[in-house]
Amino acid sequence: MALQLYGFWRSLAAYRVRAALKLKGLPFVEHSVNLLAGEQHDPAYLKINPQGAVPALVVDGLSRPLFQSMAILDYLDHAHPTPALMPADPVDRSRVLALAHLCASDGHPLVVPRVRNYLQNTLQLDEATRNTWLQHFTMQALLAYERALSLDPRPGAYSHGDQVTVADLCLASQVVGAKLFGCTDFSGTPQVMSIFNALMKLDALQSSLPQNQPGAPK
Ligand SMILES: N[C@@H](CCC(=O)N[C@@H](CS)C(=O)NCC(=O)O)C(=O)O
Repeated sequence: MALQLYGFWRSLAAYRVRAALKLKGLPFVEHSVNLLAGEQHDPAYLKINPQGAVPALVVDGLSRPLFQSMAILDYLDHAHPTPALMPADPVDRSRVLALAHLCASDGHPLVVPRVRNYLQNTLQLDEATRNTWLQHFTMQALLAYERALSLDPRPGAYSHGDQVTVADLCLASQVVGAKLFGCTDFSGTPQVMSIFNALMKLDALQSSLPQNQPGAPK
């Protein structure tokens, strides 16, 4: 059976995995877990991803579904090495992972639904204040990414040369989030946006965008 991705149209973490599956040419079916309706908390789904979040990936022959987007990307890159999403050299790998985690581990967790819901329901922050939070932390990650690129540049279209890496998948998801949250001023992140625009020319990344998924508002 094909790989089964549990995702949601607007999920930034699921976007990374969806795009990676397409880059690697791996057929998959996607099941939508409606995060806005709270389906991530369903007991049946918690057996798939105990964290109550997307993505999760069901792979035939494995005893457990995989979860956590970075761990799924790591699995995919080892199980299906071509095209590689990570460089082989240890220093290059470290650079790529540092860029990736800037977004995936430090930027993105501050804007996920559980945080947004806490800001809204428990701290009673109004929508404008919540949006300020989302935009602030999203742009902080992109500004840090921009500084990292400036300090340690590489020639090529993407974050680490002309090969798409996990850093690019995380950069793309972070910019997609920025746009979803209403950020409009990207003048401080020209290299980030140049890479993003190059990535958007790839069908795997373009067709994986939230607005191109079933269930997305027209
Ligand atoms: N670090 C996790 C993050 C997973 C995550 O938080 N996903 C969000 C959607 S982008 C989610 O499902 N959130 C559910 C919630 O916060 O209730 C990963 O990379 O997979």
